[in-house]
Amino acid sequence: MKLVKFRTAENEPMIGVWEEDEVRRLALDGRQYRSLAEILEDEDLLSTVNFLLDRNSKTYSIDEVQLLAPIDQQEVWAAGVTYRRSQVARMEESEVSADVYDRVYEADRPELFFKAQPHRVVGPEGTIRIRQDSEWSVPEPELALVLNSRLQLVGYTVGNDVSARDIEGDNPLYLPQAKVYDQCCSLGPCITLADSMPDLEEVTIQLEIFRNGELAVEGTTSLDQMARTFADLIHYLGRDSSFPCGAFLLTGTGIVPPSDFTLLSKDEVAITIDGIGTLFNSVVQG
Ligand code: DO4
Ligand code: MG
Repeated sequence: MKLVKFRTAENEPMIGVWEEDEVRRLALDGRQYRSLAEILEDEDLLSTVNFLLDRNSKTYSIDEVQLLAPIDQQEVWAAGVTYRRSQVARMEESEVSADVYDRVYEADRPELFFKAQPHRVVGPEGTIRIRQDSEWSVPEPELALVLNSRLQLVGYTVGNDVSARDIEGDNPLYLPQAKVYDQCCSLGPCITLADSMPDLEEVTIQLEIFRNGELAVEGTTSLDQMARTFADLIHYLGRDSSFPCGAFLLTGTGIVPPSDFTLLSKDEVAITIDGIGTLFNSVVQG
């Protein structure tokens, strides 16, 4: 089952279930749920969503709605250097501190960093941004874990950890500036509930970057290339930290564009993950 936040030209944002090419609204009037995050808290999520599905309510064609980032008040965190490809790329970009990436790839404790508050996150078809002071930025296509306040893994979405490689490569202490700024993250198009994901070992992640309508960069990886388990990442995230509204946890990139490639304004980025769908965004700089 796929949950979405969406709006139409006439309506306020709504929460619904996306099935094939239709979105059906959840009937939340008079219920205790005010947000998608609150629904994700439910102990019996699947039954509750089925109960809230208003079989008499209007359905919308997926083409007539605007899908929104499926986030409410959650913090977005990210794991780094969880794939060998990311470790190698980071060592190449960072002359001064290449060995920190090598060490963290092998260490028990994963790299986890704060990525975004909800207002810095864009949704499907939204515009992701290159910092005005970066000359080398890339998308990072990542599976995002959807966690409720008990840090239970309730679903998955597609994430883009847009990053300034030149700023991070200059000095690892600049990581927050390379990673966190307005429109630095994109999430969507939906949350696939955990029970509905295909076998994770077989899930692939695909990146396509289009320039002037032409495919400029393409890459694929699969979750079986990850060097860490989700349980391990969630365990470290929850050590000494609480998440009263839940959290998103991006699980790291296994696809890095060639080193001579940087995103430019008007590029378009499509990230596809099996069982979830395609997250499509345009790019702007400054
Ligand atoms: O070490 C810096 C960030 C790594 C990262 O974002 C990734 O591997 O996806
Ligand atoms: Mg990343």
